[in-house]
Amino acid sequence: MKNTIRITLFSLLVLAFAPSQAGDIAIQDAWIPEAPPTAKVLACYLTIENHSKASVMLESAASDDFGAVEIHASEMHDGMMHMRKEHHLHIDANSSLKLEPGGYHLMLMDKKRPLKAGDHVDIELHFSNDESIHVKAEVRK
Ligand SMILES: [Cu+2]
Repeated sequence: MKNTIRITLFSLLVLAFAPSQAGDIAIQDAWIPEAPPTAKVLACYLTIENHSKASVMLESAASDDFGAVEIHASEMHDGMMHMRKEHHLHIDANSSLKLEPGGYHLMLMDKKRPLKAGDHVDIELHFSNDESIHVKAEVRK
């Protein structure tokens, strides 16, 4: 009996003091607008939640379905929409960043297989705190 209590207490302590590195970042609602079959480049939108007490950066992304994945920002210049490549995205402590049409997005380049609405794309996101997150993005109409 005493042993059981001790083990339980130990487990609780381990949980309480486990490194908070894993699981600090959560991804919500990852989706890819359906594009014409001939399109080689698609956009991906998602929300990055940073539940930690430190800011983190999205540093890179990759997908087996694409030759390359870049981080882009959209901007209006002289009435024209332009895209700019970003080296990273900053997410403040205890806050979230939404990648959405007209703003930040992942640029999925060099598509390797046909993708239509309902399909899913596996994307790996790498963050500055060494956390890597696997995301399933749904292709939507
Ligand atoms: Cu872009």
